[in-house]
Amino acid sequence: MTSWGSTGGRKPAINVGMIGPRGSGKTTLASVITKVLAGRGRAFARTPEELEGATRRGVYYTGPNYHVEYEGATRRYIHYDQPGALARARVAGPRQLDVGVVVVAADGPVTAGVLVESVTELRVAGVGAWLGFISKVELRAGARSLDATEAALREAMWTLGVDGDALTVIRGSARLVMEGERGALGAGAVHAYIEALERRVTIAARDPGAPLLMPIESVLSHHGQRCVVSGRIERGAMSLHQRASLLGPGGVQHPMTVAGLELLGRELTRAAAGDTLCVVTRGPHQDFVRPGTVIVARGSLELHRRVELRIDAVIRAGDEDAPDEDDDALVIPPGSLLLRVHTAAVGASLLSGGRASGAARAVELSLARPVALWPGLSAALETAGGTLLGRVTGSS
Ligand SMILES: Nc1nc2c(ncn2[C@@H]2O[C@H](COP(=O)(O)OP(=O)(O)OP(=O)(O)O)[C@@H](O)[C@H]2O)c(=O)[nH]1
Ligand SMILES: [Mg+2]
Repeated sequence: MTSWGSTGGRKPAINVGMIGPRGSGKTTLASVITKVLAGRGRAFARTPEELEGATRRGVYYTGPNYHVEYEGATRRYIHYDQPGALARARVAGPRQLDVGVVVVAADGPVTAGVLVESVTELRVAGVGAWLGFISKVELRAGARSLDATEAALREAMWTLGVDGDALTVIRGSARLVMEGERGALGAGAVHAYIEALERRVTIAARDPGAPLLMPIESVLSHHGQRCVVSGRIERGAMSLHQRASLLGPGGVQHPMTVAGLELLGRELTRAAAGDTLCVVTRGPHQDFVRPGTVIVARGSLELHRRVELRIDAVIRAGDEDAPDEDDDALVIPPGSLLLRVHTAAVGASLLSGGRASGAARAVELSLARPVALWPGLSAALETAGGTLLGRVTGSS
């Protein structure tokens, strides 16, 4: 078997979020994707137990870096497996993703109601490309035709604001893959899935000239003046030996040097926006290196306590239907608010926009402490009546 890593690090990274109702087979599917692609030297095989262990231990929720990776002919995919029980925005800041894969089971529920939280969250977080996957197809026997399941999925996506007719829908069975089936509904479905990611999904170009921005998601080791951290480059590019700043609590910037870049066990000299990787930081003030600290091009970012958000959707507590986008849904009830962004959760109070209407769904907040914010960053605002999802449009 070929080992993986020799080519993977050079391909552009695409971030995939796999969502769907509880128990629809997402984790098992993630596992068989890695299994099938490992056979071609394009992934490290992960068992369902390994992945399930990670989600059950809460690694998914508390460690935003939990993911599997695999590659196609031209791109590398960083795949976040989201448990169906809970939308991510409720427990951690929304993560910016490129592609949403909606998995529904051939014998399971397919309605807008069961998909609303996760689809809305990904849509607001900037996902512009979608795939559908009907899983467990070996179970279909008589109950409901796969065509009906597919039609229901397209319909549900329309209801949720995604073009359901444009959706590529793949049919397959992780169980058949595990049993060694190589045909269209077994390993063939995994190949069809990768092919669809490679050919049908177009991704907006990223600007490598933008100033570097990489939030630290976890600190893997800490030795004197060297730390190994992991995270994803949100903006710009990072080169070996580059001088940058650590921007942490209080807004103080400390100098650091990029002493190492590692992706899939391979050392790199350069990485770019979209890459999730390990970085060796070197310099004084390494006690400053912690989750939430941001590695930035010197002087390119400050911490802010006032933020403006554009609200795109509301998930009300106990919502069963499509996201409510009429004016009343945007009334923010009085009481304490919590703003979640990718790397921080912070108390907030409303300055203006509690009853925004029409297209100008802008909300201005004052934050309990200064936080690293940048335009376009996805945000979730938790209120007593539900969660508002949107993007940062400005901060000061
Ligand atoms: N018959 C059949 N069962 C499957 C298939 N894929 C997964 N399952 C089973 O369905 C159940 C749920 O699978 P998971 O992969 O954990 O589903 P999930 O979508 O990750 O579930 P959550 O993370 O809780 O939302 C498990 O018992 C799996 O063994 C399949 O292709 N066929
Ligand atoms: Mg799962």
